[in-house]
Amino acid sequence: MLRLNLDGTPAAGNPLAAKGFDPAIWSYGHRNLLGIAFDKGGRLWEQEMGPKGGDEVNLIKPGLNYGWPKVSNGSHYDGRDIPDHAPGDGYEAPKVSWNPVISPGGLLYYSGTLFPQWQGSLFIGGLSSQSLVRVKLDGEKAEKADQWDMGARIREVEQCPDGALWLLEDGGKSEGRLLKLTPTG
Ligand SMILES: [Ca+2]
Repeated sequence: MLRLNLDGTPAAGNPLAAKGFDPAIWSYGHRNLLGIAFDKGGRLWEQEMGPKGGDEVNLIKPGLNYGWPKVSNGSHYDGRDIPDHAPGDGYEAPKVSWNPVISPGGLLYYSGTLFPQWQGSLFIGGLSSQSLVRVKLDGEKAEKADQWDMGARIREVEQCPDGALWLLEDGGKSEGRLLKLTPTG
């Protein structure tokens, strides 16, 4: 995870520069980052595609090592084990992980009023899982809440100005539709 000025130079005060890292780096040990979002408390959440098993939602804090490739709650694609996250191993564990995977696409922090019961949740588009995933947040805690079968790879989730959800399909068998989700009457 990089933290940059708007001109692309490293932001001042990044936490790892003094340890010899590239001065742009904010946190590390990530595998394949596919979305970040700030919650209303200013916390930075991130999701990443894991290996075979081990997709993650992480709460990002400066200077921490999130473990890849030393630890993962998944394993290598050829079946070789990767040690799971464990307390005291020196790596920051995910707040939520999936095995089998969801294959995350986009990430949204929902702040709208159209679905008040979902305010403060994260929404994730699922690619191989062909789903929309909701993760409930409570301060620094996160837990799996819903996973809806959408019948198509979901690449991106966004919030409409009116609080509806926009989903973007990833093509394939579908035609790659843009869906707008609103509550039923
Ligand atoms: Ca593992």
